Amino acid sequence: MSSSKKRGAFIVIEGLDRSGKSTQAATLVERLQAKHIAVQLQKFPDRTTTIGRMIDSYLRSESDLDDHTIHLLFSANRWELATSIEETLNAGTIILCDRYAFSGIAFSASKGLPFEWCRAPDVSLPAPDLILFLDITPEKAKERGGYGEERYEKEETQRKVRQIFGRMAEETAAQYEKSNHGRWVTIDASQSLEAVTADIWKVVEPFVEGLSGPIHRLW
Ligand code: T5A
Ligand code: NA
Repeated sequence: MSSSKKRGAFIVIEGLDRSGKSTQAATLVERLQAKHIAVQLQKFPDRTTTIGRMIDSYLRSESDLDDHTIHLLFSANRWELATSIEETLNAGTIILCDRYAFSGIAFSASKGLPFEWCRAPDVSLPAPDLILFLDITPEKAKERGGYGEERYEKEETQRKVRQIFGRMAEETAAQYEKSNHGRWVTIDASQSLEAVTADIWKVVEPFVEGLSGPIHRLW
């Protein structure tokens, strides 16, 4: 029998705008690479594809789209990269993903679209093995150089988004427990950069050796 080859872990970083996701993702990638652990950074939205360019234009308020339409584009942007994510994981490389389907639901549902409708297009995408949710109050996040010019970067929106993330934290943790796969970990993102990095590392470390089970599916 050949030795069972492990796959890479699928790790997602989620959180409100300005919670420090991209900063922490970059730090984690550096740390893993320094340990010669294969890792690939993936960001959603991936603004480089044709669909991604439509999303980018919407976020910059250069174009207007119906709420349902933009929701489906965000999901399509994940689907167009799903096969490549699976191949990378199966090749033994960790995928570190800066936002994923949870952002998709939280931001669209905050506009009033039904939660279940928002969830549907992402059903059966590759499921993360670990979700690191960087939690911060919108007030605190705003202090970080203020929100930018993009569409959702307003305190009221962020407050609603945070509520929906709270609901998903509970539901996802319960589902993951039932299926005996995956973890949702909430990290206090209002701490110093170094403290957040340390908290993240504690949670990520057990995943770096790779996993032997199959890639799971949302939801
Ligand atoms: N969206 C996304 C949807 O509506 N549906 C979807 O399906 C998806 C995937 C763009 C928007 O798209 C929405 C959500 C978003 O509104 P984006 O491109 O990920 O999404 O957004 P960005 O603008 O790139 O990133 P964020 O605003 O979310 O910021 P980050 O990555 O959370 O924060 P980061 O690391 O850039 O840090 C922000 C600032 O804070 C400082 C950093 O130095 C930086 O200046 N900082 C700290 N300061 C003090 N203490 C700390 N611990 C700090 N950590 C970071
Ligand atoms: Na970011």
